[in-house]
Amino acid sequence: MKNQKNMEANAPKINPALVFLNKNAYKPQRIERKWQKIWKKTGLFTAEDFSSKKKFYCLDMFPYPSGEGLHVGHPRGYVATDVFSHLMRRQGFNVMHPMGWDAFGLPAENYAIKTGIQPRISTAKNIKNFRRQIKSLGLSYDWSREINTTDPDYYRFTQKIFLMLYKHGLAYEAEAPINWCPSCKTGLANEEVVEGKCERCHSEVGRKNVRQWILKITAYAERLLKDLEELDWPERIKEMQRHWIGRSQGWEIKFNLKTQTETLNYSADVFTTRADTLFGATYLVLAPEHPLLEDIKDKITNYRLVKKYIEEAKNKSERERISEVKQKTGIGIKGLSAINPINGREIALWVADYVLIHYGTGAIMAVPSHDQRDFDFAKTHNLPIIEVIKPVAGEKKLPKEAKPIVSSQDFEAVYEGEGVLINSGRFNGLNSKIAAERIGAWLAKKDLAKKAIHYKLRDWVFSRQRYWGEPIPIVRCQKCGLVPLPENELPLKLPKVEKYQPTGTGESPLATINEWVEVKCPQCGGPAKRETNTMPQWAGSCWYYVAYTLGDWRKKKEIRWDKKKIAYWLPVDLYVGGAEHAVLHLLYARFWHKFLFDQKLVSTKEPFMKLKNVGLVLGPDGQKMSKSRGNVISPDETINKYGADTLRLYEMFMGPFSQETAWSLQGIKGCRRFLERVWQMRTKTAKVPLVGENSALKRLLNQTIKKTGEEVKSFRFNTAVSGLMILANELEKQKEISLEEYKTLLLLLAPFAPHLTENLWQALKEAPPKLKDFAVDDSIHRQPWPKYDEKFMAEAKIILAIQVNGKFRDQIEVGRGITKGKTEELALKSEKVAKWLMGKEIKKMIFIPNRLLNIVI
Ligand code: ANZ
Ligand code: ZN
Ligand code: ZN
Repeated sequence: MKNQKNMEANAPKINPALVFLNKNAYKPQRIERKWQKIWKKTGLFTAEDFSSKKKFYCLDMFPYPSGEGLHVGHPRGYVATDVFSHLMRRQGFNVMHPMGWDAFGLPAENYAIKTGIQPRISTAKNIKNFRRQIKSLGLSYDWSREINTTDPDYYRFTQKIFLMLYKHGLAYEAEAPINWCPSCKTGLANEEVVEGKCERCHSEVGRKNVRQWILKITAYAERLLKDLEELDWPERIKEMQRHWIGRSQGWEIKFNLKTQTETLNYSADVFTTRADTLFGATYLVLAPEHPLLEDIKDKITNYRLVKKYIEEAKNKSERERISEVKQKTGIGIKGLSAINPINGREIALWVADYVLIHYGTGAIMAVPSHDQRDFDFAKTHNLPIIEVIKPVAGEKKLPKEAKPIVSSQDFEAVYEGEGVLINSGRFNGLNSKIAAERIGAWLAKKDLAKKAIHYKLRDWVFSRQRYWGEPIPIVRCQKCGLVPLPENELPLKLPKVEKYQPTGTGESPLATINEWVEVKCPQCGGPAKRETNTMPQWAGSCWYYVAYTLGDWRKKKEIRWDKKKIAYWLPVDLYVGGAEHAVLHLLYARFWHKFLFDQKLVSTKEPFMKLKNVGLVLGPDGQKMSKSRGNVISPDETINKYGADTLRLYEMFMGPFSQETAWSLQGIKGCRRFLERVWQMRTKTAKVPLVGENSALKRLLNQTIKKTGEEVKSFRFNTAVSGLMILANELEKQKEISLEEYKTLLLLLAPFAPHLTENLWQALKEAPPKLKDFAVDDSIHRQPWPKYDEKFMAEAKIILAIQVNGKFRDQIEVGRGITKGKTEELALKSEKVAKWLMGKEIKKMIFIPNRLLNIVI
């Protein structure tokens, strides 16, 4: 080390322009803004396209810029990705860490309705506030890539992707009963209905028949499921997606229909995952919307009643229909029956709304002995029950045959598990799994069954009858039908309106602006009308992570879909955000991504390789922060009072990253005190030589270097911070601290407290740079991450005493933590000890770890 001598000779010069004299207290307000400006000016955190370094794409779920501004929950994720980004940069990666605004959606519009302020105006204002708040945290974002989903230059691409989906048959129009929020007066996707309530306003969601744009996400069901396996995501989120996609494998079995006198040409296909229970099927149920009902209505002798039931079912929400608590309603179809294909037995035909039209085939074979829902239904309507599966608990012998048909009143317990078949003719005695295959195969040979896979996932209802969203770029021509806008007419800009009130008629407020709606057909030039529905709030976030890779969004003309840049940056290596998006954004974005991949517009199968969920920050009272509770903490207050570095450090220190944690003022103060001590310690740095090679301090230093990096990489930020606190404590105990060790502390602390460490780093230089010619390489944030040396991390040697009958006889130098056995072995080799043991019998040896061994004779 060239400067060592020099350093030892002179105490470090403190640059007064950078640190306000030694006696000055730590005043973050005086340094944080200053460094933010300098970093921005020098482009310190700008990500470089095509750099020769290995890329690392580190992404936050971008916020919806609400009127309330940031709360302290937001920065927990942002600081984590920031610390991570800093570490990766300093370990030699070319890091992209971008930020933007997910700004379309209902809240802005609802706000507009309430206050009469245009959403575009309130949104711009909110973004400004969010940007100011986020910038005050000193996060190392590359702001040149900042995006805003409501910017027409941005949603030009959103619209373009929509049109591509349309051209590939993945966007279609349909009039269908959909989830309808009576309060937001708009249709909702299934994913937006949480426990029967609107995800936004928590109103009870109903059904409404509306013309809709729908995206065929189901076409990707299998891939969305299969590719989950290669993702490094929390298992819980993957499981939620698996569950939501809901793949079921089973058989579709054909039941022919007959009247009392004739076999009809009609049949009902049922979907079952339990073909093994076919002998136990005692009735067949059609969903009220099943099209077969219309075909056979002439044969139904009680059609008036059946029709009435069908009408009533239309108004019920799906949740109501499948709810387990309610009575299962239904109506028996008179005049017709179904034939069980396995044994020719005639069974009754029912319509009941616990069978859903969208799942499977919309029809089921009911097996009340082995399916709880069927059992409940059979009990209510007094239908027969046949037991066909016996659980086998170890015994080989077949259980006695049950009486084939029991009245539902006598039948008590449903057994839903697998077992051995009874009452099933020549399939008796087979195990469920095997029986299901054999029964299916046997029927398949007669063309009465086929293997089937069904998914719970439904297509995505993609239009909203609201104003504040991307217009759907399609016109309806009297002659040509639906005509997509030509690409050069994109973006189709959202027009300014006077009134945002949702009409409630199923049409968007855009429908009332005639001069916007009436257009010439791009194809034939004849009169046409624009689509007036808009896209849902999820559209813009389906590809925003691609948008960041495209470059500087302020230079709008330069933004092109640049596949080289995309290929360089994708996939996102680390993605951090809340768990609430498990089956919304995280599923939708994967779907779009796979479509873009198929179009060769992106380079990877999956968008987000590693996902981490951030735990909620609760109010100081341990409750969820909310305005009404008055327990919301704004980062502004904390930053003004304690500084951004303190806030950042506390966000990381407050608890395990993925766990809910309550905000604590005590904790904030503790972090502030810690930083003050680090600040103050600079006055102790001096011309002392480096500590000795075997000292405990040296060991701790090396261990801490190792630990900090490892803990950050595995998202244990809180223990990384406590490790730094321990190191600081030890350094502080020294009368004087060598500059080298102090600098190591700063280098490790820099990702957490970037301003304070930068300031001290500069001040400690022998020739501190002038601020006006500050260059990126001057920054602490460009210094390589410190290296540790295993050789100094070995445990220390200790001196262990050997006694014979409690009297000191010898001492040995051993490694700390040595075992009893090893100590005994060494002690018995000692000549000094051997003298005392000569001819004596050792009764026992008492070992006090790291202290002594007493040999009792
Ligand atoms: C007979 C049977 C016997 C069934 C038994 C289950 C147990 P998963 O695993 O969720 O896919 N089913 C099929 N289509 C339905 C629909 N549209 N609405 C309501 N229920 C429907 O469940 C598949 C099972 O759900 C199917 O297997 C069917 O009932 C029912 F002991 O058929 B099963
Ligand atoms: Zn709502
Ligand atoms: Zn036309």
